[in-house]
Amino acid sequence: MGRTSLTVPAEPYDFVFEPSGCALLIIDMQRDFLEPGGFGEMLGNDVSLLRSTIEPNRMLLDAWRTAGLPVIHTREGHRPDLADLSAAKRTRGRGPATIGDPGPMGRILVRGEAGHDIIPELYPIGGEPVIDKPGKGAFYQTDLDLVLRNRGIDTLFVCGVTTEVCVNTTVREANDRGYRCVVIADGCASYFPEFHEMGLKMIKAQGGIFGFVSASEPVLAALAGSL
Ligand code: C5J
Repeated sequence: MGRTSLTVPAEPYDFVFEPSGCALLIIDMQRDFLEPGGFGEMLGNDVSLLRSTIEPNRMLLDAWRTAGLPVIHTREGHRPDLADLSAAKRTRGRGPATIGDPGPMGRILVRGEAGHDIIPELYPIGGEPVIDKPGKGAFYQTDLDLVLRNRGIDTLFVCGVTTEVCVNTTVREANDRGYRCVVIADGCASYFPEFHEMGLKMIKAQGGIFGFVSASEPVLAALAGSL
């Protein structure tokens, strides 16, 4: 794909971008957060709220792959020895089980366990980096910034879960590092719909204080027009 500028309707205003500098960043679409019988559901959450993101994200993933543009996946989780898990994070939830404990799909949020992995519908293919992150933000204690800079990426189309936690944290981190972010509203979700709404509002408020918000359909249409 050449260096042709595309425009996509977005809030707070239309977003102009060059596809060659854009990555699709898919945040934490992990089995434990999204699948019935996983950790998220065990905590009493309605995972169907998150599963609505699968189809739009699958279509975006297909479009990015077809266009030959970079795709990056992230997973939240920890080393099996939990050496990278702070006491604060481990003890804070006070739920029936916490990170590192046995869960319905293996040890909760531990790398290598079934529940920690990405859902099959969006599974990475060769050449798509998977960033394993111990925190909520995808830049914290990872090589994401290096991966992006090495590929000349300055713009991120961001989707995944959850809107107000890992998506929001990552967009704020990216903004401070000089990346332009477009959050895909129907590609993100929360167990708490009002947090999803507010999470998006916080990003696009004040002239786009952290970034832009668009949706899968206009982004897919913009990309299709450029193929
Ligand atoms: C993510 C979380 N991925 N909600 N984690 O948002 O704890």
